Amino acid sequence: MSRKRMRLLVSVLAGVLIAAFAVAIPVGPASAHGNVLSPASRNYGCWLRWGDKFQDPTMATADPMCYQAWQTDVQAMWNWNGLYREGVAGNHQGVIPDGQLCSAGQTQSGRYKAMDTVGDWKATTVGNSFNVQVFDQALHGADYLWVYVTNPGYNPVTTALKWSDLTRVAVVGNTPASQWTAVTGGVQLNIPVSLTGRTGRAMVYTIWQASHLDQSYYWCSDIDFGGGGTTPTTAPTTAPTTTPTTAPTTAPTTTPPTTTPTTTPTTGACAATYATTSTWSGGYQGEVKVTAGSSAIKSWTVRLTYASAPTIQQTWNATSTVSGNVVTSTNASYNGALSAGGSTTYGFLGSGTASTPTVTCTATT
Ligand SMILES: [Cu+2]
Repeated sequence: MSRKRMRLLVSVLAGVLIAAFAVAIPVGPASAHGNVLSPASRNYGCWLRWGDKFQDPTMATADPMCYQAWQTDVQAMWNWNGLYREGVAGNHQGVIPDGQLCSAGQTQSGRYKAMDTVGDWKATTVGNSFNVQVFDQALHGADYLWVYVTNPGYNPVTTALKWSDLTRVAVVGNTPASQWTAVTGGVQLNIPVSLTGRTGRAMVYTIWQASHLDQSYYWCSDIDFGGGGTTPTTAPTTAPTTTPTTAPTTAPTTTPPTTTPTTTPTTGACAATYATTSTWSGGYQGEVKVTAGSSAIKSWTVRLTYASAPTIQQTWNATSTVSGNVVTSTNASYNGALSAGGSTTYGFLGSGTASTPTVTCTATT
């Protein structure tokens, strides 16, 4: 079947399923995808380390490869589970050019192209035997999974990745999601890799051929065999804790708001507005602008009240808790203090369909 007809059929089927189960079944991760969680892929690792503070200027020096990736396209990070191509028909090497393996041949208009940047990505220290941990949020299962490791002598810090740099070291055949291990939010598969005599830096390249469609995922994970390399060897196990000393300068480069901001009357000493800044199948990104009233404030708390309980995956520039239908967010250490009339924004990533909450803001002065 052509891709177009297949997509049409899939969306028709999805429509039927949604119509049939809309009342009974909460919105699940059916449109979500997956990634290699360990050794963390480039985009998953950058999302993991910096997702809750991606505007922290210390990233530029603490983790420069992640910094350039966040600067290139924040959507590549929020969509850390969506690095795939469709319709490859198994011809991975034919479709993906050398030097573009980590972006799946600049898939999705180059959204992930920063993954190809050559440099000193944070690497996960591994032994000669390790597991590649693949996470499947959407219960797609696998037609197959292929795991490659770069050949001895290849240095990811200085050299763009080519197909000829790779040797396939593990193959997993057809494995429905029911045979993966259930974990929070999806299923997971551990693929054991065993090598001998390896030292220093290398990369793992994993291809996941999902089963629901001709949908192929491509992930680059940076590894260090036992820290024997010449380059900085260990990935930080905790993110840097330095408080930014300058105000974050980069605004999220997201698509324009798709809903009209809802303005609420000032409650206490601040006001807040909500906007959905982008949506995609199965998720959305929301942004809240907090503005101080006629006096300076020291801290703020925003409450978003929804018609039904939302699922929030990630918040940046604030800390969020969800209780029932209400998401309560408080400022980060660096954006609580606002001068009279001053404003700041925070954002979050939600699962399911975006809806517009009512917004209240309270502040301490
Ligand atoms: Cu998917």
